[in-house]
Amino acid sequence: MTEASGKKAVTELALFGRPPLFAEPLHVGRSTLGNRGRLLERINEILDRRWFTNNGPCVNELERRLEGLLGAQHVIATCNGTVALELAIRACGLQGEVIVPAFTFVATAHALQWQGIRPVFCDIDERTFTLDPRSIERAITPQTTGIIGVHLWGRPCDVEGLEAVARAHGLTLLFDAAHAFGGSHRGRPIGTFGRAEVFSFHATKFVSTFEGGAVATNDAQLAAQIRLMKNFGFAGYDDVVYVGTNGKMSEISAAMGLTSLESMGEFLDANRRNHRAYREALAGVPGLHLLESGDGSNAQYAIVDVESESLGMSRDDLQQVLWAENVLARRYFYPGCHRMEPYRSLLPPERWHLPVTERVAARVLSLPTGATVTLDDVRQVCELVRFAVRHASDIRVRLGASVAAVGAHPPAVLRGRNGS
Ligand code: T4K
Repeated sequence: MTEASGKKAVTELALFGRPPLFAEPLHVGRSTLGNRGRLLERINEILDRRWFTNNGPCVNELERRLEGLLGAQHVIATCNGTVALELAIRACGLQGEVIVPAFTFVATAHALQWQGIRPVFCDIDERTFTLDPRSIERAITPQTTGIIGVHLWGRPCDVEGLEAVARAHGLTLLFDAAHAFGGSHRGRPIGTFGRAEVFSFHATKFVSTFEGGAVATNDAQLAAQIRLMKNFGFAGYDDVVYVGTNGKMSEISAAMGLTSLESMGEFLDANRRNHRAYREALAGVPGLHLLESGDGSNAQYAIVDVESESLGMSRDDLQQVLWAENVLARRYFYPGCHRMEPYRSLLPPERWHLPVTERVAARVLSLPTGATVTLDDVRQVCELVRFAVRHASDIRVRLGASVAAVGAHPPAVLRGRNGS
């Protein structure tokens, strides 16, 4: 009998040399587009104006729209999310040591290290997978100047818990909201918490400007300083008043952002639809638990927590099965920043006390979703997962044999970068 995944037997898995289930790769973070015609119109207007960057009309319009959407008094658009983080960190005067989760995209830590600030890695909460306020207290030293919470996968941090610790120790609180655009916490939009919040509008994000980011803040002085800093410190023609960098967003990026914003509702519907479909189709698979995206999230990520003993196969073996079939599930954010350079050389990873981070980094897998992933794609991915789980022991044996034969694990297709 042919199984629903189209595979009759384990030997028909692409992992063992047969054609993949999907002819084209199914991605996590496939770019969305919005209305192509409207984008091209905007680009034509930009070409006619011959004003391509340096705070042009599209960037201004985007910033004002973002302020309206977020309810933040000031939004400063930037060339990407990493530079937005660097600017916010610098403008807040952070130095010495800053507390961050290790379980995040490496840009959170790099934005500090890049300017000579030491990221101090703290653990995440068992339930939310975001920075655990209880783990912070013991990491605070006289050198600590701030805390950066990360709304991981768009799920809001324990904002109140982090605020309480920051207040008690006189620390600046920032949020890396790279994943959280369009989200909210207790009814209030993400973008208005802490001293500032930082978004990414990278091509893989919920709302995209190709490359881009923004800082949102209600602090007028901070906003003014970030505006200066992102434009070389120019306060006017020939007048530089501050050390600065080039953190400006281009007009074409802003045009994409405006167009992307107009389709945000559709993107959200698609993400939620896929999330529901994953939840229903994976219900009852022992050892596989789809994390709730939560009402206040843009549902951009569909994350499964893989408990390998109940599942009968490891998270990484499951990922290998999926990748071979062109389902490019990602291990975001394995292995944790503390196990990446330069951090692992600066302090051996074992010296950090990060038990939850270690456990979670070894278990989670991000499944393809987004507006380009159809319900039928989700159905097929889930049938494939169920097929793999049903045949877990056979797959394990065959994988073991092929590893013994070639002496390599994982296969070349999986030897990627950041959490692939
Ligand atoms: N803080 C956090 C918590 C972050 O997650 C990020 C970025 C930042 C800060 C920094 O923000 P930015 O400076 O990037 O604005 C991707 C993104 O490049 C990165 O923006 C994102 N986080 C991270 C989570 O994901 P990679 O290296 O995993 O991307 P890559 O090239 O493997 O692409 C992922 C998938 O997306 C691919 O399978 C295909 C698809 N894709 C990719 C691109 C570039 C597309 O469909 N179209 C595209 O144009 O980092």
